[in-house]
Amino acid sequence: RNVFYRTFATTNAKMASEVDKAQHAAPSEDTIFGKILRKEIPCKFIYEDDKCVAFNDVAPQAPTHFLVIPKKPIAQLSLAEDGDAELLGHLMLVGRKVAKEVGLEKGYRVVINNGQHGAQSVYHLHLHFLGGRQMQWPPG
Ligand code: TR5
Repeated sequence: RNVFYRTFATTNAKMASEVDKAQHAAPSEDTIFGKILRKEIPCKFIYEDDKCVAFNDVAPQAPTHFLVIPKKPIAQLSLAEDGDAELLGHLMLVGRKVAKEVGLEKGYRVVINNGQHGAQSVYHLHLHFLGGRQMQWPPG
């Protein structure tokens, strides 16, 4: 029981701190993903083309958890423009291709956190692809 409680409490504390971080994240010109794209921070890309890159999330929430981000610095989905339609579609299709390559044949979840209530913490648009375990619904 103690072990269960400790695990539960730790998991809850971690969740609280992620949301806390997200609530205090301010939209800004530069982000950690901008630094990754400019190679100021080393990061192994699992996919790259002229419009986007994909890399594994540093704090995976599932056995497979990678992000697809545009090279264009769109801060968040709600700030995307009508002219970004093709790029937004491209990000999903790249994610589909990478998901297949890494063996997520049983399915996966695609998430875009947008703004404070969406618990967005990095203000450079990114699609989360999560898989390798059974997802639950509804999300928290
Ligand atoms: O909460 P949102 O939707 O904004 O997602 C941001 C995601 O970026 C989280 O899942 C973080 O774990 C992830 N993240 C944060 C950093 C980072 C990263 N993924 C890969 N590499 C990272 N580096 C080097 N540094 C981060 N701060």
